[in-house]
Amino acid sequence: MKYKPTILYVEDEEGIQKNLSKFLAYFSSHLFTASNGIEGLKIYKQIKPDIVITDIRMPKMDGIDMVKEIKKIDPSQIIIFTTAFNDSEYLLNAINLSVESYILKPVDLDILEEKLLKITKQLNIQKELDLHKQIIEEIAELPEHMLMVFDEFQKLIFSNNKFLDFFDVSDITQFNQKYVDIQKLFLKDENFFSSSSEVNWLKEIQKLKQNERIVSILDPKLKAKRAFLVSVNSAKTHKIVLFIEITTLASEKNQLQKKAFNDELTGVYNRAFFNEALYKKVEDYQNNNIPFSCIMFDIDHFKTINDTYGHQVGDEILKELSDLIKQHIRATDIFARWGGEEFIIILPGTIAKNALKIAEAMRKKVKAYQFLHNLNITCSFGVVQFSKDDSIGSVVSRVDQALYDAKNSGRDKVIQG
Ligand code: GH3
Ligand code: MG
Ligand code: MG
Repeated sequence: MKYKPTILYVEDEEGIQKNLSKFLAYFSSHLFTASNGIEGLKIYKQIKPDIVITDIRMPKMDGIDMVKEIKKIDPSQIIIFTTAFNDSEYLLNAINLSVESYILKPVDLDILEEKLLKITKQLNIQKELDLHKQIIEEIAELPEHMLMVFDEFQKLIFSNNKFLDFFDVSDITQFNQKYVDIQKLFLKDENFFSSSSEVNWLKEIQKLKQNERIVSILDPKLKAKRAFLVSVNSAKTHKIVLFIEITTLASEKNQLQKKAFNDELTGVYNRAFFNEALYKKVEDYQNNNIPFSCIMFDIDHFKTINDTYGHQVGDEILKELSDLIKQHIRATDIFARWGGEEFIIILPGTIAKNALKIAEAMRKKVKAYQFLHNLNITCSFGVVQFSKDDSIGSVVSRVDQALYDAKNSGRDKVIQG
């Protein structure tokens, strides 16, 4: 057995004590001996042994009185009395002490061995349970990450304090009442995992690549979005789940993405993003026959505005124009700055006829809008629908040509290419 008990052996007869001590030493990690109740109690207080083996009849303080004192300190203390036949008057007194065992003297070593082995086995089980309990308490205190344990039916059965604290609940019963299902808390966002409550989200998230297993949750106390990497450890009967906070990393990544794909001045997508998006739309067309159109437009005589009012006013007008156009496109449209005062829009699922109407509406809106300093501007528009003979390059040059034609035919025009 892994753990050997500590034993306190109290016996006044020197010969008996010496003999039995040799035997007990084999079963214990530490053996302490005393010759009477007073001495025994003193040692007991110092070492708190696992097992106390004691004679009853002893000078100064007898075994019964010593055990009474010990039981006051620890009512569950394991005690074995060694008794002689003529100790019966004492035994009556001892009956209420609920001790582990009585062994008749002279002690039968086989019987004692059997008892000690049984106690040791129990102690080992107890030690292991205590250790597990301690580990669980320590896990519950882990300050770094939120930890949850779900049973095989996806029911939350354990969580650490960080988790309870985050959701502002005192225990998991309260959490289950308040939120019912944790996956309902995952915010829907294209950069993060979310799922409907009908499906097993733990299974679903495990199908994703490690770096895609991220969720966004609204912090109920801070009222701010926080991002977590989800780590799942699956066993047959339960799953251990860790939420590792990556909020700063996620927002840095978002900012980097924004920088890489958005135009700094106007906030609309840049040419790099446009090229990538166009590639995907061409794929959608080729694989799923989804049509799309492109609108390219350019401010008329913008150079004159810059020359007259300065570059800064020019910048403001570019921003205002972007905002104005943003109000006239759908969420699925991709609006990008092509360069300078030239913009391009991809309209997925839109055929040329409708794209023409949209461009015409935009042209009128721009013309009617009062920009900074009560300025009026106009734009020229080129429109094309992607055709089966088109490539990424050809669709762009066709729309560019249409815009060029609009310029050449007097500006403030929409021309279909
Ligand atoms: P057109 O009608 O033929 O398009 O005439 P235009 O003057 O608009 O065209 P041109 O290409 O001759 O001049 C474009 C001007 O746009 C010149 C350039 O300084 C200005 N421009 C390009 N990018 C920016 C910018 O980011 N900010 C500002 N303020 N001006 C810009
Ligand atoms: Mg221009
Ligand atoms: Mg230009």
